[in-house]
Amino acid sequence: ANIEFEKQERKSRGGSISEEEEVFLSQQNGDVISPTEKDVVKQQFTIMMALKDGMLSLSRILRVFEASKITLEHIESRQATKPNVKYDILLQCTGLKETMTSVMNTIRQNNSVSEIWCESEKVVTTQEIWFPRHISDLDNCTHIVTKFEPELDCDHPGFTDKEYRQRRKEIADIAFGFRYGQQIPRVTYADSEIKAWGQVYRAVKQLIPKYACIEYVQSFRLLESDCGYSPDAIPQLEDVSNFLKRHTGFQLRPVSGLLSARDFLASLAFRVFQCTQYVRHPSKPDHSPEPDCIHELLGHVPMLADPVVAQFSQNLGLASLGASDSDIEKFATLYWFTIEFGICKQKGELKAYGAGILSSYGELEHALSDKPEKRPFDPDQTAVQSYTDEDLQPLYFVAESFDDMMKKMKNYAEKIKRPYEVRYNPFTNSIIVLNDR
Ligand code: HBI
Ligand code: NLE
Ligand code: FE
Repeated sequence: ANIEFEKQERKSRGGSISEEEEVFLSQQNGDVISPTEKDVVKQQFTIMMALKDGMLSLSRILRVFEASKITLEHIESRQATKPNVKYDILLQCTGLKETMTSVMNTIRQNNSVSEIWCESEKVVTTQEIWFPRHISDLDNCTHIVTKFEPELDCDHPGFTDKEYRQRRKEIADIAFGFRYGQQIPRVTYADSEIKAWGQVYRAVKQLIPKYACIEYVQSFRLLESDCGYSPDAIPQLEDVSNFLKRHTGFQLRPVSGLLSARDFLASLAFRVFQCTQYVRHPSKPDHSPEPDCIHELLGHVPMLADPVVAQFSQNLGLASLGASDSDIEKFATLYWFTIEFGICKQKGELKAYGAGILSSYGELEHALSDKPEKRPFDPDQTAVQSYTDEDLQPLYFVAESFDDMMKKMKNYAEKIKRPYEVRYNPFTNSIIVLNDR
């Protein structure tokens, strides 16, 4: 069901991917990249030119490319054998034919170019999909999927509760107004909200020794000692974000509800976790089909405080950047059955590591009982498994170990085709795109 909503959402997504090699994309922050999907027909050109004088004239010629939308892919120089020519230069580039014609005309006017040939080689058609290149671009990754909202879903426990809906709006406005670099505004939670938090907190805390993976247990302890976690107050996202930054470099940003899978996964590439700030309806604390801050703070945050999980989450995010819609769907499904609802073996016992299990005391006992079906985690099969997100899960995938699950995911992600590779530059918080050619 989730996937249907995602499909609609994604139709409005996409845009262009630049093909510069090893460009630190932070330099391009000022660029406005139109978020529409389009087919771009590009050609590859090979240029040979003879330069009468030294390399300085080459730098002037290259500036013509810099100003155009032609992408230089390769350059070679050699000392010329002909008289009156100092260097032969070979250039390879891609771009639109019309643009290339005008670039050539400009270069021909350069006095030191004595001869020039240009050959067009092949047509490269790429469907380019926009993705964030710098952490601040996440300001554009805020596409909400309207699902499980109290306004629209008559099954939502808050559907008939006007006051609750008003409260949701208030808190959603914080997320709408949020921009990269700002502090996350604090929310003064009402007693009823704190009560719901406390109820889930106590119930989960009692169940974790038996059901939670060791990583969760350790982080939870740390959150209590160093981040003020307690049943008496809902932690503020700003404080939790600072805690995570210190431990794994993850940070939070507020989001008003269920985000499209593409945007949600993309933010993970930057070690940013998009986090809801409202509280589930008090009539149903044991389980919520939609994310709320109890789910984020009790389910995701302890896992994101673990360095291995943090790296895994970022890798999944990086793998998703610019992926096709059908691959995004697969990554979202893998996310669902691992980070959200994963179970793994630890010391011969089954333990929950999925945030959706760990934040729901209704789900914790159910997931680790004999009632639901369990299958071994295998990315090829897990990625195409349909799932329900309305209620307790009928099916979980069990990993042999954390390490095994991550290795399998890595192999899986490497099989997914993309015309380029990506790396993260942690110094500039930006994505490096490497061409695969
Ligand atoms: N949006 N706010 C928010 N929180 C999530 O946990 C979340 C999301 N959107 C999609 C999603 N999780 C996953 O189920 C996958 O689709 C990526
Ligand atoms: N079922 C989870 C909970 O109640 O906390 C939330 C899951 C969100 C995907
Ligand atoms: Fe979640």
